[in-house]
Amino acid sequence: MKIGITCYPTYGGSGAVATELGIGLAARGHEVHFISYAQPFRLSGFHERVYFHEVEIERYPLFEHNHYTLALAATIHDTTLREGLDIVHVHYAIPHATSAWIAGEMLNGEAAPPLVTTLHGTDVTLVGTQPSFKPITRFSILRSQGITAVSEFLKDVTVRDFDVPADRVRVIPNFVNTDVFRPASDPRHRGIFAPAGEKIVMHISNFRPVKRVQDVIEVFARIRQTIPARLVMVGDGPDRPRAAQRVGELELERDVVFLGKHASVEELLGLADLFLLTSDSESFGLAALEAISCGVPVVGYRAGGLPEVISHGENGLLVPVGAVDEAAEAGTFLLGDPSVWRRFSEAGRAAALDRFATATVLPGYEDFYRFLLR
Ligand code: GMT
Repeated sequence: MKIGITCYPTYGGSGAVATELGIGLAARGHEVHFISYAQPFRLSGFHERVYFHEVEIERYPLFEHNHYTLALAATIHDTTLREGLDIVHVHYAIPHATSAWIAGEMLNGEAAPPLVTTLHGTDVTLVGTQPSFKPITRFSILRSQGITAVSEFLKDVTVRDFDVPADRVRVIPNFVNTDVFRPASDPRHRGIFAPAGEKIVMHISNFRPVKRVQDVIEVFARIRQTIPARLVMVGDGPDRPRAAQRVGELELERDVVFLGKHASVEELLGLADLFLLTSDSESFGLAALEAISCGVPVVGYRAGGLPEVISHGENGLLVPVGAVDEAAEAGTFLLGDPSVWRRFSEAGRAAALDRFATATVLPGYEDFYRFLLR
């Protein structure tokens, strides 16, 4: 099949999933055309049968705001015609599903390839439900021939809040390349972050308010009271300054490092002993899946779709949203007993291999494409 994939190219789970999907499909013999305004951050190196089409956004003094939605529609339309795409698959509904629908209309119905929209999270739970966006988001989702959601939780929210028929949404969970995200092969690198053999606690996100990164700092501060540990914060976003300020107030500057954005998080995750994910809501929690694939137990909040990835008491521990004391107790428990830690670590790796490996999940997308093409 010839598959067009649109995603946000920037640091973020939906772009990571879309890119890994494209690379995986190309490895299975399909021709993949990424259509995005920049090269997706995980699309490095050469991959046979993978092409990239950049969306050019024209500037003109009359336009105070750029016309990304239209420029994307034009590029999807052009790429579909030039390359003869069989499927157009967009990730994150806003505005990608709308752009792809416009492109389909331009192709005049019959000739338009089926459109698949994968819902990832805030496109449904936050941005999409804003009153100004809701009607157009719902319209664009419903105009897609195929709709997928990355968790049962997200499907339920879509059905409830957008009044989308349940049988129109197929759940295909996110997946992980378990060859790349694997337990650290060279533990000597741990010394970079933990020179005195401290435990390494890690958090990776876009530092948006929904991630509650200040809670990560609070949980770490409490763990640090009994366990020698260092916190590695990976990523960037609006709440980073506030988190850094809190680190200063708690006088933890020597124990907390902010690395900023990092494209190869697999190099870092394998060094961690514990991953913290204290989001208000998380439709799936790709970073948590990547952590368990590296054998790193997760402590997080029981919110959204995270319990579909983290099995409480098996590969991680989940506590109510905002319960920083409980989260710290959970982290201390895991870090304090090597045999408990090993059991959780092995269970996480096994779950990644059994349920979320690329080879297990990716055929679900292929089946869905074939179903839509029939
Ligand atoms: O919605 C966001 O915050 C951004 C989005 C992204 O592009 O990273 O994240 C969502 O999609 C990921 C990939 O499917 C999921 O793993 C994240 O849980 C989800 N984020 C939220 O639901 C907050």
